[in-house]
Amino acid sequence: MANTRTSRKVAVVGVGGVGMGCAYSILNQGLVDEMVLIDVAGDKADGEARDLMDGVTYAPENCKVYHGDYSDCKDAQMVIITAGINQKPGQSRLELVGTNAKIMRSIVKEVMGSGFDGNLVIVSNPVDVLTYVAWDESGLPQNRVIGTGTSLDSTRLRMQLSNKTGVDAHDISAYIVGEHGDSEQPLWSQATIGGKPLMDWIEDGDEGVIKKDELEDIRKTVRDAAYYIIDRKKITNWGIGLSTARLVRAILENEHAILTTSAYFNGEYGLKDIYTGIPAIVGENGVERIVEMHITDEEMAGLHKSASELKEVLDSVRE
Ligand code: 6V0
Repeated sequence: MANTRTSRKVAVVGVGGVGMGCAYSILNQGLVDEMVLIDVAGDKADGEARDLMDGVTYAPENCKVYHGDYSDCKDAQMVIITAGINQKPGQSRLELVGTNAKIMRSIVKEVMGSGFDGNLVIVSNPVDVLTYVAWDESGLPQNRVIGTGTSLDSTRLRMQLSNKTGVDAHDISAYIVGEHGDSEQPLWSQATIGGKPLMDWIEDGDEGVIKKDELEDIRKTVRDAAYYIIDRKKITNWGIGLSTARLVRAILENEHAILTTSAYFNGEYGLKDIYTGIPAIVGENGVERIVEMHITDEEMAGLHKSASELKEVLDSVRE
């Protein structure tokens, strides 16, 4: 039977560990037909493209991977930006902001100059602030500029809950909201294991389930996961690569999936004019809608505190 799928093209800007983690996951899941790699380090992008192409016959779908420039973004459905300087050991994501905001503006200008009219996916850190900067520079509607937000943190939380309970992480729903960083806020009240609220599992004393006083340790393990990994291997890349591929799939396949992306707030949860991590419905037009959950007062306060820290940083890079 003829393949009726329309051609899918993405561009990945920045071919460091993170860009290649994203590119590899996308290729390995057969999500696109064409993938262009762009970087100031042109030879590196060329070598990476060639290396991926060498394995294409073992990928689930054919895909043309090549090194290109910004003019190649013109007909892409999506541009994924991972370029920037990464965290050094002990450095917070927010400390990266000045340099990476300048890099982000220069890249978005080039991307938009090509005539690009798709969705922009931002991965570079600090991701919430840089997603705002990218939107501001792009002139695109807010819903079509999407940060990876707390998608990685949320999957880390699901894994921690899975490790504690022995239940498959796929059957666990749990969200981290706010900054992808130190002030992030878990939504314990919304976490469910097999549809049963986590708090009910704890209250019922169900076998194998964590105690309430263990939640704080889980929160810290998730919050500090990047520091743990960076201490040992200098960068984090595979987890974010898979998280980004999940977001790419939701957009390209118009899934209406609920993912914790960095989305633009227009009054939801009492927040305005900020991008930060929140469960949102994601489809071909990017963020369709933020999901408003009945979170506790404590969780709401945590989200607002995180948002106000981000706003302060954002104000320092506004143009
Ligand atoms: P890296 O290995 O230093 O790669 C960055 C790449 O960007 C390099 O190849 C550079 O040549 C390239 N680059 C720099 N400036 C430009 C420019 N102006 N135009 C084009 N390319 C440029 O960093 P790494 O890949 O480890 O990290 C990239 C970014 O992802 C950093 O900001 C990280 O902090 C961020 N991460 C975001 C995560 C998330 O959850 N959102 C997770 C992990 C890392």
